[in-house]
This record gives sequence, C-alpha cells and structure tokens, in this order.
Amino acid sequence: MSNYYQKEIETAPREEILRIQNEKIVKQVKHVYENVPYYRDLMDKKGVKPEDIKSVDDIKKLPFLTKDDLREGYPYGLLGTDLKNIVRIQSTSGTTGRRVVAFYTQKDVDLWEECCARAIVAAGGTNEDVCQVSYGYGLFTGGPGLNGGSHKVGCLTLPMSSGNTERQIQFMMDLGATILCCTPSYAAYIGESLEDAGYKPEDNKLKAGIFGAEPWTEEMRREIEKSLGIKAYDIYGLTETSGPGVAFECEEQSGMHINEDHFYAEIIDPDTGEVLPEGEKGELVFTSLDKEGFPLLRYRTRDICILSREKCSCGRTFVKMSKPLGRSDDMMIIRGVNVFPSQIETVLLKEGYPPNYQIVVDRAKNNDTFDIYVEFSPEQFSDKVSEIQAHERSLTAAMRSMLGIGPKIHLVPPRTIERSEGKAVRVIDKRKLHD
Ligand code: DLL
Repeated sequence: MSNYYQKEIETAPREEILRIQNEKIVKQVKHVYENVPYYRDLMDKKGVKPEDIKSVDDIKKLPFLTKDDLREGYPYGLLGTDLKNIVRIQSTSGTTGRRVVAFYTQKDVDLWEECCARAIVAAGGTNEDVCQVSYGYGLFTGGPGLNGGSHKVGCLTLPMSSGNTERQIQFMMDLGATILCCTPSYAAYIGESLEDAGYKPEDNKLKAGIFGAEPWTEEMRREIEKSLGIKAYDIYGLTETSGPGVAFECEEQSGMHINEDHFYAEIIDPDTGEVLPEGEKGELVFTSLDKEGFPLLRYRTRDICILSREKCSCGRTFVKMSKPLGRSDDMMIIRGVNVFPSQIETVLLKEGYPPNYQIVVDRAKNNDTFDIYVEFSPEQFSDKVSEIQAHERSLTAAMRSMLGIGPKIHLVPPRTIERSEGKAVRVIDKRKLHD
C-alpha cells in the first residue's frame, strides 16, 4: 500500500499535471525575461519573446542553459529576484573552474523540502520514523535537503552529516534509526563497518535507505540491501535545480518519479540539441516551473537518461526517469572505446568482488593505459601469487567481454582503497584530453 506526502498532486490525472505545467510555464518565462538579463539576452538572440511561450509544447523554442552559462554569470548573473528575497545559497562541490552557486527564496526552500518529503514518504517514512541524515551538510545540497524533508514528514531527524562512522553507528544503534539517507558508497561503507563492529543486518532497526548523488548499480543496491537489511531507494537531483528530490523512487524501484509540478523534463540529443521522442535515450534537460531565486530554463544536466510514462503500480502519475546511464560529458573513451564506470562495477559484482575499485587512465607513448585497482574479499585472499594472478586474468577476461577492451587488473587487499564519506572517487583520468 502506497503512502503519499501530497496525494492529490502525486496521483493527479495527466491532464491536470499538464494544465498546471502550462499555467506555470507562461508565468515563469515572463518572470525570467523580466528579471534575468542574462537569459533575456539569450532569448533575444534566438528571437523568442515571452508571448511565444503559451504552453510546455513551446519550451523547445527557448535557448538552453549550460554549466558554462552559470560560470559566466557567477555569482549573481542568473539571480531571479532581489537579493533581499534570497535566504540561502547552496553550491556544488566542483573543484575546477568557478563553483555553481544556487539561490533560494523561503518559498524555494519550502518547495524543495516538500519534494524531499515526498521521497521520504515514498520510502515508507512517517512521523514515527527516526531519520538519520548522513549526507554532507553545508554547501552540498544532500544534508540540508533531506534534513528539511525529514522535518516536513515529522520524523525524528538525526542531522549527522557525513563522516565519523563510529559515531554514525553509535547513534544509529542507540537511537534506533529507521531510515538512512546518504550516498550509496557511504551506505555500503556503513554496512561494512557495522559488520566489522560485530553487528548482523537484523541487529539494526533500519527499514529503508534513500541513496543518491552518484551513480550506483542494481547490484550495488542488492549488496546494500543485504548488508543493512533494508529496502534501498534511489533519489536524484542537482544543485542547479535545487538539490535532491527532483526525482525519487517509489516501492516499485523501477525508476524515479520526477516532481513534474515543479520540473519540466525533456530528453535531447546531446550533439544536436534536438528533442527526442519519449522512450529514447538522451540528455536530460530541466526547466524549473516555479523557482523564484534561481529559475533555470532548459538547463542541460549532461545526465543521459530515458523517460517512461508506463503506469506505475504505486499510483503516482509523474513520469519516471531511469537511473542516469552515464554523462554526456564524462564518459571515458579509452583506446577508442566508450567506457562507463557503471559497466565496470557491474562486472566486479557479477564476478563476486566488492564494489570497491578505482580506475586509473593514463597515456604512455600515445597509448592509453587502463588500470583497475580492485579489492578482493577476505574469502578470495590467498598467499599464493599464482592464485592471485589467476583471479586477475579471469577478471580481465570478464572486463574485456563487457567493455571490448581489457584493463590491467590489480587485486589489492581488503580495505586498502581509500573510503569516501561523500562521493567516491572512482576514476582518475590523468590524460590531458582538453585544453
Ligand atoms: O548530488 C544532489 C543530490 C544530493 C542528489 C543527495 C541526491 C541525493 P550535485 O552535487 O550538484 O547534486 O550533483 C548532481 O550528481 O547531475 C548526476 O550526475 C549525479 N547524481 C545525482 N543523483 C544521482 C543518482 C547532488 N541518484 C549530479 N544517480 C547529477 C546517479 C546522480 N547520479
């Protein structure tokens, strides 16, 4: 039986959702044109006037926004309202170039937190739950977003932030946390640490986890579910459009419902910018329909996804997005072959290795080198070099059959790859492919 935070809108008939979107987009484009000179210039250059946008069907006439635009407009160039109405910023963790800074009015914060509340309730959360928020707090949107959502639902909120795993475990066990919110890699690490501390999955009171902010596979989901004894739900979002809660999973665990009353989604061909028909794989583009502080229209996420309007058994009518299947900008091309880290993770888990790995790509004498460091599990440990080498050979073969190219595999002892309290660093690309 499904629970909803805002049943009326979450289960509204499609025509009703469309009606709301059409009403909001007209107002929003006018708001942006009048208040954001940077975007007004882009519209003027394209010859589009606010009056040309009469419904969401007309969104395709609008110019795109990219991270480069946000960098160019840094810090206040894309602000949609007077600074006196802004109550908060959040920012990306990007270390190269100027950071993306997003601005929120109080209404923006409320709507964002409601989106997170929808995700928590979809994962079975009620005001009787104890919600441990172990995403980073501060500039990163994970902690503040889920914290706000947890308050809205009325859960007892544990604002742990990430890190200090020993303390995480102590609070989790002593206070009986029932919902855990963090990155999937940190969830996996907490699972390992609980085991190391002598706990079995049934010793904790957790029932659900809400994990996102980085790519993770179905295999990883199963591992986490098993090690923590929970049901693991995916959540998606990006700083530019508010943070977590743009889309969230329901009990079907078959894609994430996009909060379509606030975000209009398109899938485009990343090369041509052309809008693709429903069901096709392409780059996800979002238009925020009612944001005041940082109202981005047609923002290119660079996430490659598929949208689906298949009826969902949870009763929600919002369109579903697949897990991001890659990035239109960080796919690696190694020796001419396209490689996604998630493919590597899939092979590792299929071959019985824990999902702790690091990919190192470099270039020597104009040839790409491709190394994967993988931890073996304690059961796979052997002090015979020949046995380790045999494992490495068989893993190389499995990788070759999945990727089309064979990496050099280095099996390393358990717990030697550096653990992350936020997003795991999976790829180290030392090649200089851009200026
Ligand atoms: O990661 C917001 C967030 C926080 C989402 C907590 C979910 C939970 P950024 O740091 O701006 O924001 O990174 C956004 O992370 O474009 C995706 O490429 C990736 N990403 C976010 N959620 C998922 C997910 C937050 N569930 C970028 N699966 C996005 C895969 C995800 N990738």
